[in-house]
Amino acid sequence: MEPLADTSTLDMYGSQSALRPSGFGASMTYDLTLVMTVFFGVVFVFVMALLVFAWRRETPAGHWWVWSGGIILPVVTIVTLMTASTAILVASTRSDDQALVIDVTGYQFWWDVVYDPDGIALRDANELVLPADRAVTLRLKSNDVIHSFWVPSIAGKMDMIPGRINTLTIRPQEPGRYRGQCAEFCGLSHPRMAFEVVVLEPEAFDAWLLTTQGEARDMARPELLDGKQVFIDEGCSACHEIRGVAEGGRLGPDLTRVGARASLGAGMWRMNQGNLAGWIADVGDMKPGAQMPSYNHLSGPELRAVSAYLASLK
Ligand code: HEC
Ligand SMILES: [Cu+2]
Repeated sequence: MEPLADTSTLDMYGSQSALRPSGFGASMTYDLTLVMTVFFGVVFVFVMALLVFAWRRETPAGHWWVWSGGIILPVVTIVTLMTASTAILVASTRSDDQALVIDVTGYQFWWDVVYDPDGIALRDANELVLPADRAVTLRLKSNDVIHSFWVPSIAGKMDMIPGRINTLTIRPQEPGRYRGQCAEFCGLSHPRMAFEVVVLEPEAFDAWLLTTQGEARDMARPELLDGKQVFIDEGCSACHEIRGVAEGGRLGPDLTRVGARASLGAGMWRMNQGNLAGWIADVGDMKPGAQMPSYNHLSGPELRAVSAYLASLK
């Protein structure tokens, strides 16, 4: 089994870099960073030149230098840049009445996602599918400790605090795959709490939302039926929901379309049947600290059946 955290992940995840912005907030932050870096680079060179000049001169410079270079110039530039960065902060987090609302809740160490919570309330996990060029308001919550939602290519980070809802309005720009990461230490597997962001063209997003609603895909292959039975018999539904099969389990990620995710275990492993089987048999080995029991008592055929069943849920 091959962890995702090797070089091949980058392609599969898309970028996780504030230096490759692809969202309104991230782009503005990037532009401001460039402006500040260039501007203060010039100031630095200028001050160093003055220093050399001062060393070389025999008579000290007059008060004029102190007033202009030491007081007026810093006041003007700092006020200008502060105004610009405040304006960017306000603009990049401004709410929008037309925005699509998505609830994202942090759990140790995974993400619960509900699209349009006041309407269709489509539940999913560990992946965020977004429309390009449309405002999306994320209502960020936590179920346990403080987490932080961060997709560097799309927007700045925002804390997820228990008992509070923090909203972040984002506007992804380019369709593609991006990577998000929990940015607040939240326990043993904090660095393994990541997720994929899939940005689709607006029409493709609407179609995705429509086809993803409803019950889990049900295929009548005998092996898959056995797998579904293992899922039910082993009580997986105490924590996991598969729409149309077992509803109400909320302590673990929704598995209605688990096989369609690119990764398993919130950005940890490639999604495939082998990794699913390894996960179910020995979670602690695949993700230390994960709040799921290991099912190492399952027989080989049971493990194969349940992992094949989950992989088929797309
Ligand atoms: C006590 C609650 C609990 C039970 C029971 C449980 N799980 Fe889990 N499961 C979790 C939690 C919590 C996670 C998320 C772990 C993480 O990523 O940190 C998880 C994650 C998973 C994932 C990965 C989902 C994803 O999006 O990557 C799969 C697959 C899974 N469980 C399958 C099962 C199966 C199959 C069973 C029954 C044999 C089962 N679980 C029983 C709590 C549970
Ligand atoms: Cu976290």
